[in-house]
Amino acid sequence: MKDRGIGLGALVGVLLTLSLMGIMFLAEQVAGLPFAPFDLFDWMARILPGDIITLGIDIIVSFISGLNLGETSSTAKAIEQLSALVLFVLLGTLAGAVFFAVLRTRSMHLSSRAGLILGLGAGGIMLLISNSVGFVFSMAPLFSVVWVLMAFLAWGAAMGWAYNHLTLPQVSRSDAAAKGGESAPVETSIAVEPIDRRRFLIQLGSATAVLTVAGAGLGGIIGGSRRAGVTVTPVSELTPPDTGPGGNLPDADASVVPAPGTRPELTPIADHYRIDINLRPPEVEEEGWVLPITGLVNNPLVLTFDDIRNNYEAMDQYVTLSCISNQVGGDLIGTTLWTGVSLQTILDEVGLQEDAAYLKITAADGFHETVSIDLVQSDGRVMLCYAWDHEPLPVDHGFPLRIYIPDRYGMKQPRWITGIEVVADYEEGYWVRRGWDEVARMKTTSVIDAVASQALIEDDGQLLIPIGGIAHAGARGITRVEVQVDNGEWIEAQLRTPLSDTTWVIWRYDWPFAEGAHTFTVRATDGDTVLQDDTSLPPRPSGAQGYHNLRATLVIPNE
Ligand SMILES: Nc1nc2c(c(=O)[nH]1)N[C@H]1C(S)=C(S)[C@@H](COP(=O)(O)O)O[C@H]1N2
Ligand SMILES: [Mo]
Repeated sequence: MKDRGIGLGALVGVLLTLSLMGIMFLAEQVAGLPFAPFDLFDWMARILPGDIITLGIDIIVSFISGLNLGETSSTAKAIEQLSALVLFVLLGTLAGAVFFAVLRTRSMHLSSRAGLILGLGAGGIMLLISNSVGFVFSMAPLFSVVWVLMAFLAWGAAMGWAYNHLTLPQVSRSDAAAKGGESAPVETSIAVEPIDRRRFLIQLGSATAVLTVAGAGLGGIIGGSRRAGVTVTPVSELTPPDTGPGGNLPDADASVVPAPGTRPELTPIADHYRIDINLRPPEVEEEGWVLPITGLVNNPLVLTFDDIRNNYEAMDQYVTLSCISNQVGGDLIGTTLWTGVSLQTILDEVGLQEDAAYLKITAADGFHETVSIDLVQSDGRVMLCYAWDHEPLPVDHGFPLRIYIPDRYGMKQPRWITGIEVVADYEEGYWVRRGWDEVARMKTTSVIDAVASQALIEDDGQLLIPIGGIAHAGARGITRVEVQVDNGEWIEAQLRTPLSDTTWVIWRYDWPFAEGAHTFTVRATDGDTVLQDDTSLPPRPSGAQGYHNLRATLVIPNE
């Protein structure tokens, strides 16, 4: 009976794995969810010794040229993909056979739970494999993880359920368990088994065939229509895309245009991140608000909002602000046009006393921070800011007044300022006191925003796919951005002229299109020629660090 169990297990394994594949294919085409067979194949290609891979490729290539199967690279891709599917089904078949064989030697009532364990195990391993081939769950990470686990759980549960039906006819589970796997009552029951088993197998076969065909068919149709939406523009006909509200930006004529799908160079204020210690931002009335500048000064000043706007020369600066809590690739970063007055000018006016060393800045919400006077005097860009995009600061973003300090994360830069006291001694600011970095200097970061698979370019018969995003290194600037595809060479991207010396830089790289699943990684070098650190670190306490990557599955567009 054991042999028969293995054969049945293999058959069930084939049927269920084909269905799993069909459903996962559909999910990939519809929602970009992971397709396990290809990830598995990619992973094997990476861990197998190079010689074997080369041999495999040689065999495929000579096979193609021998049989005249057409253009080598796309045919080879198709053969590889077919191999991936076959491999996946073979493994599923093996899993079914082993599952049935193992259960036969154990107490049988475990089978439904065993099916779940099998599914969970296989799903878990699959997630590890997807992860190790560099799968960065780009769209909805949690959703992808849950999906893979659910799909494999269903596969395992169906396996356990099929086992129950095929090997335990007429015998109640507890009987079977009590008697043990190969005992007499089971043998007896086999007399009535064939009809029941045959009917079950036919039902299972039909159900899985429907799932497989429906998954593959629908997936193909949906994927095909998606592919049909891809545009291919000859390089000679490329026109700069509409840059939207940024049409009159200082870099409007820059020769490098952002890859389609790159975030806007200037962040709409409504989309600018907002982080503060309050449930609701403090609402400061312009009427009655004043800025006292006191402490170790010769001429204490009390400035009104109008004084600040009218009595000093206004200064416009494009600024990229980031929260120290921003993750690599996160959205707690934005670029805006800030207007204000240089803090140096105001300090000159109040006249600093001998032992003046720090500015203690307080805010309407109880937030506070100290700023070194050396820093202010070494950098004329430090300013008291009252407008964003030439409008008074929004309440959420610090009306009426906030400070700008280049090269520092947001936590060092109070909003809703209520006072500046010149002091001799350093005092920890709100977040420093709570364990965050004292200096909070902005780290070099780079992000891939887009792998523009819907907007290909054709250059001299070669398809290119625009890849792009941002890079930022505080006030140090960016001198170089490089992109790596899979484990290949680092290739230098083009840099768009930034809005200012302190804003992020938009980069772009048009990659020679190659079908399949690829991982794209980016890194930047700052103005001090320091390469971005690839050691991953969480935001706390000094800001997140590490290379951003993105995985995309690319298909050749329909003619
Ligand atoms: N008064 C006050 N200023 C503050 C904060 C705050 O909570 N209160 N948060 C700081 C932090 S942590 C950041 S990242 C920036 C965020 O500015 P934004 O919300 O305008 O983007 O403001 C900084 N200034
Ligand atoms: Mo922050």
